[in-house]
Amino acid sequence: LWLRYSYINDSEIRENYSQYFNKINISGESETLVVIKNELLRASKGMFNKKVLWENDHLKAKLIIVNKENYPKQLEKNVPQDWASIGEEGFSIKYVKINDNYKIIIAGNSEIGLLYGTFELLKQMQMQNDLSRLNIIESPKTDIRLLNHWDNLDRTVERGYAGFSIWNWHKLPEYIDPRYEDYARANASIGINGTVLTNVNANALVLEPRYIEKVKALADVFRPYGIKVYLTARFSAPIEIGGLETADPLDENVKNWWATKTAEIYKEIPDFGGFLVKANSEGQPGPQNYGRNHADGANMLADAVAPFGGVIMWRAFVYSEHDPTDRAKQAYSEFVPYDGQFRDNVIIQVKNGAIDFQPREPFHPMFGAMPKTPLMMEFQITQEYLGFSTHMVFLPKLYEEVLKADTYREGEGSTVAKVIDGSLHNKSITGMAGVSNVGTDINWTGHPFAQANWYGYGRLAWNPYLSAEEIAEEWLKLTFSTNPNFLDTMIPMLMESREAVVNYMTPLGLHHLMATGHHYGPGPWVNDLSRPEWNPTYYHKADKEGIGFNRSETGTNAVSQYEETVAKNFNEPATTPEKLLLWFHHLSWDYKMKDGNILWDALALKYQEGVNQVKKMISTWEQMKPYIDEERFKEVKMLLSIQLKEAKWWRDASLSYFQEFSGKPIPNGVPKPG
Ligand code: GCW
Repeated sequence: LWLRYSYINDSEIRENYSQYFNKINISGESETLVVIKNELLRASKGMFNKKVLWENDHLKAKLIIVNKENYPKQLEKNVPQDWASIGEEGFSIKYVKINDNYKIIIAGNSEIGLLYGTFELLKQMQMQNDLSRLNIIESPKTDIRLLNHWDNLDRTVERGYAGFSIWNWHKLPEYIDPRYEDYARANASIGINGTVLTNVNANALVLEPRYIEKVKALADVFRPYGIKVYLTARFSAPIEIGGLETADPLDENVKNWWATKTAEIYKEIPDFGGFLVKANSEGQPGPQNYGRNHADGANMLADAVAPFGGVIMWRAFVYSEHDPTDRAKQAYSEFVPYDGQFRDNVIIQVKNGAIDFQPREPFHPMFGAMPKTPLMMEFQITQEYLGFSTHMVFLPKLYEEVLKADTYREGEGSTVAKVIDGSLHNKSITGMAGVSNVGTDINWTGHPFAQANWYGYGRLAWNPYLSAEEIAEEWLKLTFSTNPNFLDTMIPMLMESREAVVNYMTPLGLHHLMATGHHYGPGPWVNDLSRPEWNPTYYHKADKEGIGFNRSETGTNAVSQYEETVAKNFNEPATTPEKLLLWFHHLSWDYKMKDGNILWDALALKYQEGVNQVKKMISTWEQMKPYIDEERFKEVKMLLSIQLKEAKWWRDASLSYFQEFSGKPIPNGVPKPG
């Protein structure tokens, strides 16, 4: 991953850095401090091929790692710390001169802060930055920074493309796979502080004692890294494993069952994070089965975990076949009326867009629309609709686009990032979840570049205001090379890769055109699925007149779920960004685009642009050979050639299908399909 700690060849830089490892002062004893020391040993061996020397006297030390409690008086005089701005999980790193000696001091209020600070220093070294400029104060902008594993107890992973689940339930709790620790290191190094171990399509069995002891074993491995475990709660568990006849959230026996179950879990895992719940969505049980609402369901579970400090993350990904007009409107309609009715320890987990992790969606209209209820972001890191682990797509670009989107809920500048960090409406809990792309593959994520999406997600959960470009630069430096030629070429390639996939799969606001079930490859023609809103034809609505989903006032009026300014823009084709045009409008094939092309030609040209972008990625990668080891070079090269083949497949299949409706010729510059 990005913790390669590869040997620093430049002897000057190496000597300069390694002097700090000759005299490291760390005071105190704890599991987290052991973890910090081990990381320093590993890094020193890798970057300098040297051992670490520990120094008891902080005055003589070159690198001091110290929390507030142990912060020496002397240092307070010379290097005062602003503990308040460091925050509970944050840290400061300062390069200072004391009595003619240069030192680096990593300080934090907590030991987890020190661990994050240590990872930051090691990152600075791996990126070969000038240490004498170090003057960093960092603290996370969100409280809960999670991976969501859609991992089943049989080790299959729903929408997982990197092998099987890394949780070896069969051998747990006794057998601790060394990967658990590496997983924790990787996550802690990017600030992730929680993991939901199980699929949201939940299996109640994980709540039984025989599994809880396994969950406890994982929690024990992760604890020193500041990572809490969470589980998914199947709403019908009281029936399935509790022997009750109902799971009605207002039933006293049901409430008691959950309270007892929760207490059992906390007895084993005192810092258990809480539950993530998918209810009344895609056939999952939930409060609506008993005529209750989402608040009834979430609050009942919230009461069970509240005495232990737990949270309930209740998902807003709901849609039902009983409301066939516009799936995009359903979550908002089901949740917004309940604003203010959820307990304080409930946070609503909302996907970035209102449909489902498409290559591009407008931001979800719920963001900013529930001022009294904490909302957390759910991004998908695994590439369910974006070419699995075969296509190279740098997702931080997608995440950034959503986080920067302006909801206008409190006037201009009310970005989604401000909803997520809680600042827009002063929220008490905040968070972000990323649906994990981790599996048993030797490189963890299948495509070597899919690691960047895990990395980038973590960085944005820590700070939703970071730019995708900074993240690309960091990750490339850590994972491949700090060579400026390499970076100057590869940063733009990563930045463009997401637009490429949008172009060859779903340009101009088209969405949900992937083949049935697995969602790989094109299937815009599919029209025979049991639920109308599962059919791609429901989304593109192509006919002789034109193409696109009319969500304006003259259509389903989904635009009305946005704030007025935003709604007004989306309501008119002329003011809708062209990249979202067919999301909001059904337009004639002859509709004039801003560049003068008719819509049909523009669509065809976008498909071609996507193919061209992948071709360019291939030639760029070819030039990168000198900077990359043979193994990863070849692997990515082969994957890119599949991506090109499939970009063409998407273009040809989509255009030949849509041409049946448009009846127009394929424009110049685009090959005729077939
Ligand atoms: O994207 C869809 C997936 C389902 C998934 C669901 C969800 C876990 O196709 O596999 O189920 O979303 O987010 O609940």
